[in-house]
Amino acid sequence: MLADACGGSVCGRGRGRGVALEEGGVGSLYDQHFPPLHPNCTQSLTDLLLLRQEVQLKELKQAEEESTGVLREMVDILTDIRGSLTWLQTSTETPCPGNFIRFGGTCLYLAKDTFVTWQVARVFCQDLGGDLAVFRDANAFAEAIGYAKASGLSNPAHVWVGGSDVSLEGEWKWLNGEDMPRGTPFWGDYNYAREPRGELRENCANLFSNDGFLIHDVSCDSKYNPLCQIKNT
Ligand SMILES: [Ca+2]
Repeated sequence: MLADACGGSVCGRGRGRGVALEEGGVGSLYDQHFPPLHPNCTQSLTDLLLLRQEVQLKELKQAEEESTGVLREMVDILTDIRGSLTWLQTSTETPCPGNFIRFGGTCLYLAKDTFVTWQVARVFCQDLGGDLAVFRDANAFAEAIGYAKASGLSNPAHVWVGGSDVSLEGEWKWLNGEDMPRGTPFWGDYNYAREPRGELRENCANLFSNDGFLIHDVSCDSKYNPLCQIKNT
């Protein structure tokens, strides 16, 4: 649009100014070298400047949005780092109460001299400020097995943990309401058959020493050792 408006004689040298130069006036000479812009051309330049400003504003806005996004990501990362540092600080500095021993973010206590039913084991642990142990993943489970193996339990030994299918046969749940994983590396075997296999007769989970302390289902009325857990300490 600018080329059309400012090209040729429309915006530059007016036709009448050529005549003024021939007459030799200084003012006309000035007008020839610095001719006034045609009103249409002035408008076009104004439009162009406004357009450029608009584009620059859009670019600035886009850059601002991108910067805001980067800053938000940085804040998220810093928040995660702070959470991890807090967890590490808590897990390494906060002692577990009583006979509990720290494993990651939880404290465990295997009461090797206590033999009670699964329900009474829960009450036993609750009186200590926790509940029967549950495991968030295979690593936490492996830590508990290592602890059980090192606890000097009689052989064979059974250790109550916080899992059951009491509410609905076959649907094994941790006490926190999460589904218990099935198969390796959590559940063991008995007579070459994969646990759990006790159906309605066996609804509580225990770690069985004769199978490397892997989980077996047994009758909830059996009297075994509680593995208590206190979380988030
Ligand atoms: Ca069952």
